[in-house]
Amino acid sequence: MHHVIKLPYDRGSMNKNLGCAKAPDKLLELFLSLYPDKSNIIKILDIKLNDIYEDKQAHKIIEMSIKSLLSKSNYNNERFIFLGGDHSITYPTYKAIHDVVFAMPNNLNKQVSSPINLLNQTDQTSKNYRNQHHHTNKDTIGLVVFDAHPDCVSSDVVPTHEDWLRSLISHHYIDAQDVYIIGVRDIDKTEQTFITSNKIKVFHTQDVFNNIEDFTESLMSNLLKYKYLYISIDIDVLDPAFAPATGYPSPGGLATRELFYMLMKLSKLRNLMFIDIVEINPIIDKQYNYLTSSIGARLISIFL
Ligand SMILES: [Mn+2]
Repeated sequence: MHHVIKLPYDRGSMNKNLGCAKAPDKLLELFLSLYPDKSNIIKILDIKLNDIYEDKQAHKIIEMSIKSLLSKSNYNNERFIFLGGDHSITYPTYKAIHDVVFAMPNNLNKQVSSPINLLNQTDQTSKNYRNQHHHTNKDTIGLVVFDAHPDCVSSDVVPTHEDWLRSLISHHYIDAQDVYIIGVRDIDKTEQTFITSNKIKVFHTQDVFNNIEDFTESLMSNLLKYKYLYISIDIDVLDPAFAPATGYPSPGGLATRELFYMLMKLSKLRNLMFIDIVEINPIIDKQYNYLTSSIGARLISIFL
């Protein structure tokens, strides 16, 4: 049995993609009509966020709900698919997973080497921390992000959809070396500085186009070393010609079949347990006959 978790939250988009809170309902509606046979292999969890207007509070609810769900899991042939919502939801989902995984008995040693200290942290302390604790044993979580943007703008107090990744790194929930960002084509200056100084692996759309088979194969062999994998899919990784219904459409992106190809391969990885699909906006999508939402519905089915 797999889990589909609805996270209808769009106020982390800084009013740039209001309406993407409607995506969980729309994607599931389309998914169930396209794949009726798969309806009995998923359990749906609806996290109520519609009346929440404060990012911090929304993130707390998401984090606690996921922790509670994971604590009941036996981690046996189960996948967890989170439906956003804007990309800020990846902060609390990843944080919840991190906290639960690192608290598991067989990972107690890791808990010591990965202290969580949210006080007085800056990017610089994060860097020092990493230099001191360069763990080579990969009994940990790998994060693969498909996104036109690296979402590493200077982090604010509460993570938004444009800095959630930088926040996860700065707050030590993930080591920069375990992050793979794919399909990037829009990077601003401050992001580039952060990416360079933290040596984050960023693959531009062109890197994928050059040879998609080799690219995917070498990515997969890198990902085998992780105990768990989390794949975060921002729909704007696709070219707007294919997926126009999103907040920051950016030309020159992946074609739908290229994304499907890579994800079908990655879905064969047994350590892949966590997936999120974010930034699809059904309100914009209405005029396109829900084309982008139907891509989202197909993305769900790839992992089941
Ligand atoms: Mn994003």
